[in-house]
Amino acid sequence: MGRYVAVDLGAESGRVQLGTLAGGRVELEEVHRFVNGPLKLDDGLHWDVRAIHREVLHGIAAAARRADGPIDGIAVDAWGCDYGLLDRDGKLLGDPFHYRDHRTDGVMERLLEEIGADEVYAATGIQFMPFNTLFQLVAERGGARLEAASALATIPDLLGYWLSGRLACERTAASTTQLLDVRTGEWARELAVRAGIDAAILPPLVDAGTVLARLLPEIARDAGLEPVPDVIAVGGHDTASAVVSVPARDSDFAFLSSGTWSLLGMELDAPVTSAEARSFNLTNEGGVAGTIRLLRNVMGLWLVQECRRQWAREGADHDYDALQRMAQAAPLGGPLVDPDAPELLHPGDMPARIAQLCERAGQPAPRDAGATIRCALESLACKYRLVLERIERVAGRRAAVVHVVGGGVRNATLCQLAADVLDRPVHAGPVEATALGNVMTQALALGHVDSLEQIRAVVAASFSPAVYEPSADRAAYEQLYARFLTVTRLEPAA
Ligand code: LFR
Repeated sequence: MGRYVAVDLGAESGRVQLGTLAGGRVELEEVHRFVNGPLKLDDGLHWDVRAIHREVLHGIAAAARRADGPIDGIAVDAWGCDYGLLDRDGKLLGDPFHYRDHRTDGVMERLLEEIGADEVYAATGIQFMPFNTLFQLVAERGGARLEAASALATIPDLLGYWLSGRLACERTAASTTQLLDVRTGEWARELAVRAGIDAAILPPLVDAGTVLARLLPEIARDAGLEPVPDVIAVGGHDTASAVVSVPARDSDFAFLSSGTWSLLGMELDAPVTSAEARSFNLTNEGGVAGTIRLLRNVMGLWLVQECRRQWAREGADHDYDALQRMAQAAPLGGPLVDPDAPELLHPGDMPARIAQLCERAGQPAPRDAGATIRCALESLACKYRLVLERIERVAGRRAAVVHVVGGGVRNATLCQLAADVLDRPVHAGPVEATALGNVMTQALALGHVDSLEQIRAVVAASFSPAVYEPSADRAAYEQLYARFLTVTRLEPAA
């Protein structure tokens, strides 16, 4: 029996969940939810991390009120790559930047030219994305904030520090910085120095499943928590926590952590940094219990989220269910785009950008909102196939089933399209995989469960996924995929 508070921070919302483990089953109750989003300041896009902290404290107090017994642990997970900088007194220097800010434009290309992409990939095994912490730090080299910094705190570590008073960098979060050596699990200090970053700002590393310290006494008092729970480092990177709770019974699965991003990949025991993995720009992210997630970021439901925001600005407020129904009603086989086109990464008029990409590839632009969302979803499903085939080739094995977890589980149209285009069953659920992974890794830290296998068995016993079988009409989906390859000029794996 155990009770845990999971703080799960996403780019669109933050959730605080009360998790209970009893009799081999786990339950979650959402006790607090708040909106998250970029904070636009004169110098670019940031996160209002102090406001997030306040919401987290409200959430912890709400969990304390709701729980019918003592709470054992509290842990935070969040999106990757972003960070706060602390001065020598441990004070936060400015508001952390948002990874979709433009300050990193061109930085990655210049740095890799300077210090050699092959070496960076061999050392870190991380896919090159312009917003990896490494490139964000290089973008602020010489700036007042970095000059004054004595410690770097990734977002989950920063919140963990504010709750426990102990600053450590949990390894799954560290792995998203592209400053962790994938071979040794220690900081790649030499790489930091070659990139012109003072390696002294990199805090001590800890593994997921480490008790950091007791919750600070004043927070515990304000929340009415007695006895005082432990603050625990779990898979601080949300994707790491999400994959912990994939309800797989054996190892021949692929996962798709589906939310703002689509993180599609396979779990391995050891990283693969071969020339082929590098040419496919695959990442080897650190997981819980020593696992590696060989995966690729696909742009994900960000496309839909940004379309929705644009239409709302124009006065048409559709919710996600309505958008999904409109997409479902639009005919199969409209225009397709590469969802990972760099033009689609930053906030802005997404429907217009999608239309431009379609026209540039000689296709008519989507006619209306339904067709635009349909274009985004079909394009995502096609990109999943390209990525999964590449990953399977590098991993040297085939996935019999794809487990979809996260908020994207609710998008039945996308789940079905994924099954159809990937030509294999998709098992969708649980929706709250990240918070579950957070909770179950706390249970692991406290000795309430003893392995990743046991965690997955508990999740599988507690949640039944929805199963989507691939369509029997293979020709239609093979044709769709062939057209995707033609219009995007992407090369298939084999
Ligand atoms: C998902 C995620 C991805 C990371 C992206 C940006 O929420 O953590 O894994 O690449 O956000 O940080």
